Amino acid sequence: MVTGWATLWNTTDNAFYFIMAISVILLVGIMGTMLYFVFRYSKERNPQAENIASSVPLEILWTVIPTLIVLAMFWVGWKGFIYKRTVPAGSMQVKVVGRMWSWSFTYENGKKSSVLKLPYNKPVKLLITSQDVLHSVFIPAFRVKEDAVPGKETYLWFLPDQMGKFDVFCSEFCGAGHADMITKVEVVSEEEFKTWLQATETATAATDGKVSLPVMGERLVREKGCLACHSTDGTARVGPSFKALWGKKETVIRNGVEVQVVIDEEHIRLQLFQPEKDRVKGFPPMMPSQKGLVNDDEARAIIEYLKTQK
Ligand SMILES: [Cu+2]
Repeated sequence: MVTGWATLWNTTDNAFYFIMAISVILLVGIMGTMLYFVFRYSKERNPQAENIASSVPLEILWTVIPTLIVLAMFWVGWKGFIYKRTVPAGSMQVKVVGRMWSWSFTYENGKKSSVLKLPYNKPVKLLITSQDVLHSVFIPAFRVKEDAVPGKETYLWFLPDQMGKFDVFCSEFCGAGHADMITKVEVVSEEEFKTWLQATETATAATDGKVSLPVMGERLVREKGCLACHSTDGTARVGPSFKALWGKKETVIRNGVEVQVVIDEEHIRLQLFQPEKDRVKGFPPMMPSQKGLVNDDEARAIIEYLKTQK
């Protein structure tokens, strides 16, 4: 990590206040001088215009001073940039995936979460990518932001040095659900974090009988970001609600023709893996295929969960 003088100027806030202070001094100074000159050199006081020759010392002064100011601003920004791009050794790594329209966090032991839970005062490195379009991870409380680019891994790091819950936003306009692409950073004590991290249940755990399939399914629809577009209370979002879905009669568009279907296992599998085939009438063709993202065990758990949604 950066030490000494550099530390003083390595944060976003310091760079911001430094540039802000210079801007305020310049604004007040220039406006003040201008107003003074308006009165001091008005036509009433000086009816006869005077021809003023250039002054070399003055020219040098007003070239050198602004150059130094601009260089100082650059230095402050550069120090902050280097600090932010240099990940401290031993940082905890968390993989971040952005997709329309939610975030998914995967920890080193394979645990997945829809919130970014972190231990207090331990540097964390986020490895960021996107499943579909451009997104951007933005955590204002820790002054970090980085693009999530499909097919590429980007990174950022920060020190969670405050306990509590903080907003995570998407700051790259990514479509209809962009404004809902919100989650939290939860900074907790190290013990609490360790206990939480160890509590890992996967789809295989469900088949081992540790967790029931509907419970597993509920966890999956949360983790995989389904709830960003599908409500559970009957409100229509980008996609149809999960409420009372099972056995419902629905009109779908198949090959451009309206067809009546009853929502059953076959329909849900089609929606998951080939959503372009049957589009529910009245909704935009936004559902991304989950091929390679949801495995067969997981699909089964999701179907069992949907059956319980009355
Ligand atoms: Cu986004």
